Amino acid sequence: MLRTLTAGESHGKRLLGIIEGLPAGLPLSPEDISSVLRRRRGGYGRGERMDMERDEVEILSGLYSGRTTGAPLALSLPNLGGEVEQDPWVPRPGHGELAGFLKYGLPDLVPARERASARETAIRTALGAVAGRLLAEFGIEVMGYVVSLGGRWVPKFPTGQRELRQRVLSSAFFLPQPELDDEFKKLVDEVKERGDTLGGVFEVRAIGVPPGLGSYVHGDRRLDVRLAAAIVSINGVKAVEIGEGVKGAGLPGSEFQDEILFDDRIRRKTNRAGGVESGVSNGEEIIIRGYMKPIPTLRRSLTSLNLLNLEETPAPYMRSDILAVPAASVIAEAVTCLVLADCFMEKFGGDTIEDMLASYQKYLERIGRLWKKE
Ligand code: EPS
Repeated sequence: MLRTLTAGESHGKRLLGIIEGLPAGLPLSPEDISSVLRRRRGGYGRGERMDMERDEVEILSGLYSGRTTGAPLALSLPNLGGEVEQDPWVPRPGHGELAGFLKYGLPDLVPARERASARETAIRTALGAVAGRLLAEFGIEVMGYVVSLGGRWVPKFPTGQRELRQRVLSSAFFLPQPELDDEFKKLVDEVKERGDTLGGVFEVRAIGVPPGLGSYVHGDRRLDVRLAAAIVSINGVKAVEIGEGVKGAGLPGSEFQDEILFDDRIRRKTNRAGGVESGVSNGEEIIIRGYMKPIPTLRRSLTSLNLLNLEETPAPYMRSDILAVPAASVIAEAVTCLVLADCFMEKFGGDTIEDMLASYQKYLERIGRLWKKE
């Protein structure tokens, strides 16, 4: 229902993004988008490039008097990061440049390197911020944060707590426990000193999602499939987990399934399913994790090949981040918003935001005895 497209290279003139399928009448300002992009630029462990980028978004179309018109919304983000010294013939292990070079028959590694770069996620995050603006009209809050870095985990943050956002925003690593920042700074500084990089795990929570998004009727309509695909689409993500799926694989059913109870509405005693059962939202918080590998550009060189003579050569080092998991948590929040907004369009879609809100209200009335928003 909602379609998106992006274009642009890491060191090209600008990035472009289009989102099509939005209802008319949604209030939107460049600041709604820029505030999310500012968060994406931050996070301890980023390289010099992030000090150069401003990520001031320009809305080129689809907006009139501060509201969407129903026409495709086009966004533009200039690249200010300039050129970097690039060895065009020695690929970095773990980077997409070698696969891209072979696949597209390119003259050298540079074009693949440029489009495979995570710079593209800046414009995807901008599109996700627009989707987040739509979800806010329905009282849905989506938040991404970091839960593990370099193998060190932070304590679990309890569900149903709205102060999560404030805590995450005050941490240099976007942790729900800013008290742990110093410990993690030490870890990242040591890794940087060694010329190495780190990966980690981020989590996204969506609060206020009604039951009934997605569907079990066909594999590609499942909410978990759509969320997992969105998370894995983020550069460097190698695994995804919904709720406590990894731990659950080792537990008996009696210790995993979320028992059902009723007080003022249907709820679960636990939320190990992460708010999705059989590909459908069940009215609990949606919880999804992405596992991100370490950045492939290392000062401490790994072994590679020179593609011109096929001789073993150390992989080149160029300006890079040490850690991008905090940024990835913001990107993950944005792509989760895109999936949920798409599900909203599918279930409550209309030409105007008023039509959608009326349809949503009608649904809430229908299920009102069993489930209500908090
Ligand atoms: C990236 C390398 C670095 C990152 C960049 C992604 O850029 P540069 O090569 O210019 O130093 O800073 O990330 C961004 C620009 C961004 O906005 O996230 C890479 O090779 O993927």
